[in-house]
Amino acid sequence: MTQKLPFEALTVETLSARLGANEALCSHIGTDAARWKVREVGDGNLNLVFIVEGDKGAAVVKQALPYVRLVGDSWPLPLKRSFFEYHALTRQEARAPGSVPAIHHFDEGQALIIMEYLSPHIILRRALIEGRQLPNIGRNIGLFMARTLFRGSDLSMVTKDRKADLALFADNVELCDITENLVFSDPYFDAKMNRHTSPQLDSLVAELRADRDLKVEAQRLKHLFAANAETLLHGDLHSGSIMVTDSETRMIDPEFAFYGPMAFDVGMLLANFWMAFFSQRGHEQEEKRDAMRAYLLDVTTETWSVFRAEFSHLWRTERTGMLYQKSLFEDQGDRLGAEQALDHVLHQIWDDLLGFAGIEIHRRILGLAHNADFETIADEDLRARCETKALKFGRHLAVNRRQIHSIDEVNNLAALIEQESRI
Ligand code: SR1
Ligand code: MG
Repeated sequence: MTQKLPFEALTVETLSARLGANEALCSHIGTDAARWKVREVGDGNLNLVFIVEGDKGAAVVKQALPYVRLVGDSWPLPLKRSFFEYHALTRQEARAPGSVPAIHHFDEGQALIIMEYLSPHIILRRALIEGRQLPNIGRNIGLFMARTLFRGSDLSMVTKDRKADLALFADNVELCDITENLVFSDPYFDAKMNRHTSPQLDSLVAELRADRDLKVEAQRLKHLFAANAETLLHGDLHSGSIMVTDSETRMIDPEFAFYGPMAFDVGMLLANFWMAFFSQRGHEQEEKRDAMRAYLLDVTTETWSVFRAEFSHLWRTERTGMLYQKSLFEDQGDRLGAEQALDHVLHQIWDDLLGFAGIEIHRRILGLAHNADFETIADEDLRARCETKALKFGRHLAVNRRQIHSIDEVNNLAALIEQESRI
């Protein structure tokens, strides 16, 4: 019987000795562990990430820590998030083949996943800050979201399997708790870990925290997030969770995966494109970023229209679950009924995603976990001007979303706010 070793965090110095006999790793990078080159590259908020290079190739070793890396050991966090990440990756690969890194090995006790090293991919957020226009991201991410969200729901799955899976992921309590607090509540009161660009944003922040309509909407969205176990979400689908080349797009880091509302992934993702849009002014040097701004709005349009088209295609061809059964519609010769129901479902996703997008924008500027789009703008006055525009846009999405009927309307609003010179 093999002895289960107690958890121990890897280091650059210990990794080769500890994983030198790991068959999966050796088969991908070579067996001569003494010659492996190890780098720690994790720049996320939670985990250790190593790139290990051997004679034959390279791999990524990702290990969870028993605490939140961003904050330190004063904030404990269970290692089981690695289990949820592993299981989410396997489901995403099955539902949207080729969209996530290949997994070579999972060790639950050590909370580590050995996976494909994506190269020459870079993090999407970094590419957008650099002003790179990637031609395929709208299409690739739209397809990923439609396929994973549709195929993980009662529109597609066998009910018994889905309920079992729902029970499995229901234990991802602590990561849901992070989202429930950091995204939906903390930004709207003076929570301990919050920060913002100060003093430039002080008065706007006070105004938003006193905004009753906004707080009610944020709590309605939190209610939806917590209570609508509709599909297996990625759960943290922002531009830092996506790796890209000009032609390839891969989603990473689904440790926040759980069963929640479809619109959450879509809204969070689009929010990150809109934040990239509002931050471009802060990254302009000699060269203007007008074309980049137009590109980012086009990407939101493409993402949403590919999502809609693929979701509709799956609705018509793969609707085998217990919801909106074909036996009630197509099998009765009522194809129009099925289309009417599809329209209703897409409309609900649209409405909710705008709300989630608004809240995601707020939390990245008012809460604990900021994003590099704004944070890398060194001139604080300029950063605050970019953030002010994004906050106003986010408030409009969260509170007035039922009056917004198309992605063009949203993007016109973004363009108008961006041009507003008084801010
Ligand atoms: C304490 S964790 C902060 C944030 O990092 C993750 O990437 C999630 O977005 C989370 O909200
Ligand atoms: Mg992450």
